[in-house]
Amino acid sequence: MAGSQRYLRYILIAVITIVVILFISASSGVGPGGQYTQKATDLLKDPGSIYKGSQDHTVLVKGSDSEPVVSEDAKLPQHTEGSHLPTQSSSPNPQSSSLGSGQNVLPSKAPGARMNATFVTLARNSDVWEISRSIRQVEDRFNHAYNYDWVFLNDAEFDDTFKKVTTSLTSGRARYGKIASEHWGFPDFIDQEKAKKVREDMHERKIIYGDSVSYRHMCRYESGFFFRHELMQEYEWYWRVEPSIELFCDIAYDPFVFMADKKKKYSFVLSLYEYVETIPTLWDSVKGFMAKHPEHIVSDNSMGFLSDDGGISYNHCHFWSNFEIGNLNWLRSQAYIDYFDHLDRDGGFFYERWGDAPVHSIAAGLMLKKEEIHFFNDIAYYHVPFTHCPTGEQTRLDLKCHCNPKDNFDWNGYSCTKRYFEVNKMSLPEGYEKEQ
Ligand SMILES: Nc1nc2c(ncn2[C@@H]2O[C@H](COP(=O)(O)OP(=O)(O)OP(=O)(O)O)[C@@H](O)[C@H]2O)c(=O)[nH]1
Ligand SMILES: [Mg+2]
Repeated sequence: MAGSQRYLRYILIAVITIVVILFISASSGVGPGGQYTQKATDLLKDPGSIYKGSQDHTVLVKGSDSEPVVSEDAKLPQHTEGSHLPTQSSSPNPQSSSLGSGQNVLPSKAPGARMNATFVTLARNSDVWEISRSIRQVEDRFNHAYNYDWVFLNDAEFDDTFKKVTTSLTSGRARYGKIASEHWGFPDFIDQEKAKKVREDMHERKIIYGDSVSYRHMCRYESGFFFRHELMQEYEWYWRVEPSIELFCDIAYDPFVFMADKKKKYSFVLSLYEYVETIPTLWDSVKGFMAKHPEHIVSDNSMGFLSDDGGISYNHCHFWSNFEIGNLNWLRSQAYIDYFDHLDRDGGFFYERWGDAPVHSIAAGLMLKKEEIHFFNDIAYYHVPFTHCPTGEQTRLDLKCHCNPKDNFDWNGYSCTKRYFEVNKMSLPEGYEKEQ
């Protein structure tokens, strides 16, 4: 009997202990101030409240119904190393900054405000795997910490595979737009027969894309319309990304913020000479525009980059437009629209094969002040067949670059980047001779 009473006492003590433990764990939901800690659903709605400095941490992904939803990523504790970011007051370009070793750690989520900016890609459904490679690189090297939107534009409807794959890769909202037929096609003033003969002739002469109609529509669209697409209207800044590009270094600051702070409007990483056969009369058309609209030509321009004889002829130097970070308001300005309309009327997009690279570059060279054009030495980039690998070993190490400096095209005789430095009276970066 005494034995069974002892057992009963043990059981009673065990029950009381369990009740006390349960009570303590339940009351731990009440903070010292008597406030309840957030429920999981609240945390998902407001992840910033637990992840320090993370007002911008909500990662938006685009669902099929276009509504932003919180991704799984936002639920994970964020590791923020904002204090290692280079300050935005000095240029991140190593020519004008002194970045020390270890300063350029790319945080998993960058603190601070975001610009009104987006990536933009023109692509076909068949480009899905090539653009996926590009997106992955841009996200890994930069955007996973910034979550900027990505606008995809196409002259046809994007298919489900394209949308599914690219949405899964982008950390910001992925948005898909169809191009209006009036922005992609032959304008009514183009003589179709004449245009066809040009294509046949260029085919004979084996000029790259010389016989392609769609390539011409693409070049005209990139020259005059992408910034007017409905989806692009809400943004002020864009970063153009093409299929199959590579980024070789971390980008541990926000180039959009840099552009805005430094009052830049257009930027590049690679420059070169245009294929002469594709633009025989482009400069004549530009001269016609300059005569008609002298009010759009700024005095402190980059004519020295474009011409060796004060504007009589074009030296074919241009910024390679498959990479661009730029200001959309500039492209939507009356000056740029007058320029594009003038060139378009002269018909060279179809009677020749004018590319958007010389078209944008000439516009930037004549209608922007010299200091409004920026060379991003620290954005390492490849688009077949050229590489921009930052000059300066310390920069490459700081930014965890994996490009071979010997591949850098900048100081090669076919690049115009040296000319850009001269025109802007910038001293050539240390070590450039070794890369010539
Ligand atoms: N929707 C659509 N996009 C196109 C078309 N042609 C080209 N593009 C896109 O326009 C951009 C430029 O085309 P590319 O074919 O890369 O032209 P490129 O850079 O001069 O030539 P590559 O050396 O082949 O890269 C890329 O983002 C393409 O995906 C087209 O007919 N329709
Ligand atoms: Mg390309």
